[in-house]
Amino acid sequence: MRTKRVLLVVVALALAGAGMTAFYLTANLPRTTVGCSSYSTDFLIIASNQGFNDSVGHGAPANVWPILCVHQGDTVNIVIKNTDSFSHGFNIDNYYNSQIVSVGPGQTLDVSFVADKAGTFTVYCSIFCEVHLQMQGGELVVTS
Ligand SMILES: [Cu+2]
Repeated sequence: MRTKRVLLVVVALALAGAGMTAFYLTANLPRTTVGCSSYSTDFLIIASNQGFNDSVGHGAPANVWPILCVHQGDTVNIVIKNTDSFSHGFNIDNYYNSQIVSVGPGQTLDVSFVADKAGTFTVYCSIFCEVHLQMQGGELVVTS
């Protein structure tokens, strides 16, 4: 009985460790970005089993996708719509990373902020899901 319980704990820790390692590796992979060709202040991101706005079809995780291009000082409005049957997370480095936020199946999340800091910021899913690796390499590009 005790052996079984210890074994379960060991397996759980091993799985958690593998998950964290995979997350760390993908979060630091070099990615190919196509940069900004157009700018907007309002974005719709569909979270599905094909990633964020079909990041799977756009070659994630090797390619950056989606790419949200704004100008510094813009008020940015992002609607994340989860059309999947699983929950997904949504974070943006510097702008929307104060907590783990998940969007349940069929739910919509509204994110608004002023893009006061210029630079390139990673857009990623913050919880483990079935297409997690393809949801780690979006970009918010804030051009001054
Ligand atoms: Cu995920």
